[in-house]
Amino acid sequence: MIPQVALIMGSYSDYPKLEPALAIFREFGVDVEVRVLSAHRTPDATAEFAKTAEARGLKVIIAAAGGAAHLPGVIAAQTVLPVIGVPLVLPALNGLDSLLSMTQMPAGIPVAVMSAGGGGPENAALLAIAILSLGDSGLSGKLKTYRGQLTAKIMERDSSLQWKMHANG
Ligand code: RP5
Repeated sequence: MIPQVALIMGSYSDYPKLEPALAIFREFGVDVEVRVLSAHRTPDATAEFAKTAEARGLKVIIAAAGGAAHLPGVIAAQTVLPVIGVPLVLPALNGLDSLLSMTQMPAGIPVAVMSAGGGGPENAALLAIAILSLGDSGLSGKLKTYRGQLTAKIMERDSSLQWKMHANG
């Protein structure tokens, strides 16, 4: 099946940080086009990707980068598809640089920015799935089941905590 989601990273060195997003897509059975494209080092290839994305059947693009993280903004400038930015954490400025590079887009060219570090990559995948779910009831059902499991897990942890507190008290 032709992927409806693309996951773009600014460098291959970003790949390990994005594995949690790929795991979510695997869990949901969603095919993904995965590419290394840089706003700064491969500007022509990045532009070509963005300009042809819609015609190739993509519906949503995730762009992850660290440092001077212009990748999602540059892609969003060249397609009307929804673009989700994932600010990656590099040691020098601990992700604040990536976050600020992505969030302050000028009016007219939006990028939906996830959190820097933590659950950013997973949430990008889940948001992409939520967007695809608008036109796919099967996927929407899977998303609801996923949320239900998340809730059940927290409730279960709360119950064990209550048990532990009472046992100790
Ligand atoms: C960004 O520069 C990439 O997204 C990566 O996070 C960062 C460092 O890239 P490398 O020097 O490791 O290739 O463009």
